[in-house]
Amino acid sequence: MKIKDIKVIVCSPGRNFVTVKIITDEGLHGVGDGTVNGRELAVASYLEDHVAPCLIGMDPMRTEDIWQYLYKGAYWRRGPITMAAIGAIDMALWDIKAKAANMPLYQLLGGRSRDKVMVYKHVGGLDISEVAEGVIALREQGLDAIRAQVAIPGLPPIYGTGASTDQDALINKRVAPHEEVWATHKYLPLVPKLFEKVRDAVGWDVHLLHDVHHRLTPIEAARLGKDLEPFRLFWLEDPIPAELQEGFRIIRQHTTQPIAVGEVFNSIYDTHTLITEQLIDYARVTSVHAGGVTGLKKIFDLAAIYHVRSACHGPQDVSPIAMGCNIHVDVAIPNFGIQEFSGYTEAMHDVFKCAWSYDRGYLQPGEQAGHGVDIDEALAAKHPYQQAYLPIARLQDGSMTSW
Ligand code: KDG
Ligand code: MG
Repeated sequence: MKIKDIKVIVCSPGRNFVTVKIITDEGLHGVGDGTVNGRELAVASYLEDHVAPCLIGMDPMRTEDIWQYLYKGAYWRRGPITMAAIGAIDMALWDIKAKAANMPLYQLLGGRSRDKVMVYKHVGGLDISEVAEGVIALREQGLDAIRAQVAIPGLPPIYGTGASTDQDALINKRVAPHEEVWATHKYLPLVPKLFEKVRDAVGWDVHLLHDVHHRLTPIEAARLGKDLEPFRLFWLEDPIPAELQEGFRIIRQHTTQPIAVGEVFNSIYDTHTLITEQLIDYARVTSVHAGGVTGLKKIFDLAAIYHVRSACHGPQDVSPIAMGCNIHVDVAIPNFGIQEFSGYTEAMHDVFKCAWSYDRGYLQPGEQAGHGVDIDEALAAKHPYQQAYLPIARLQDGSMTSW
């Protein structure tokens, strides 16, 4: 079998997605996701101009060798754009391999280790009562794990806390990113109050999660972790910017609060220190941003040795294709933790036909051969790319800050 053609499809059925379609000379095809939120066209060019021409004629069954060819062979290693491009190709190749074997992808990853994949969904609100009501509503919909975020009184709502429970409601579709305001001293005392109220509302038989979005310093995160201990959170996510990994040692010295990190990581080397020093409890890497199924497996296999569990990033900007690959990995690996799942709109499901399914807090990969997701190219063409960015964050004095 040989790779005959590679198409790069950018579409926007409500938000932008970059999709690769690899077609073989034997008629089989596979698709992969290369979406990097707010930088989509950079991945599309990387794939179209620098990757696709090199792969024509290669044997698509050589999944590992093609991964290494794109990783080592480019000389310029790692980084979100490179790794998303590698991820897209890798997903499409695993799709072809599993279709050729006439098996769902998870069978090629060792078969099922569990019956179903637990997910968490998000609740945001302008005040604590609104969040508590949202958590109760999700609980009634069957969710066993829920992420709760609240706006800071006196400041405009920030990403993930808007009136809508859709975390993307605040993303601005315009030529420059929307700007948000952040104040740590207002936030730190607020979060324990939020979880006190939420525990009162839904009790203890539910996993509660919170995302800090890299906004604190290590010692501030340590303080927050200690303050949250009485409420037994499933995790505190991205407490600090993850570039300086030594910072996590400070957090670990002070609190037993479980920590989740990694949605901006794109290689095993980003996670290596955090995993091997057991500074985190959950690795948040996802197939699209961490080099596909091959990249994800390398990271989670390392994590398994060090008691670190998986928690694939799964907001809407991770396309239904990458979500499908995540679910196949989730169901197969021994050290699965949880899967983030924001769900997709009807328009997105029209463009991306999925064999995976969601029901009352749990996902199933489906039994279709391959990873089970395909793109309707004609429909995708009706939804052209729209320029859109994630917001940026400033302190109250106007200076830039992390988020
Ligand atoms: O593109 C970035 C968003 O997907 C990210 O900020 C969402 O933090 C996020 C999460 O946990 O899903
Ligand atoms: Mg996050």
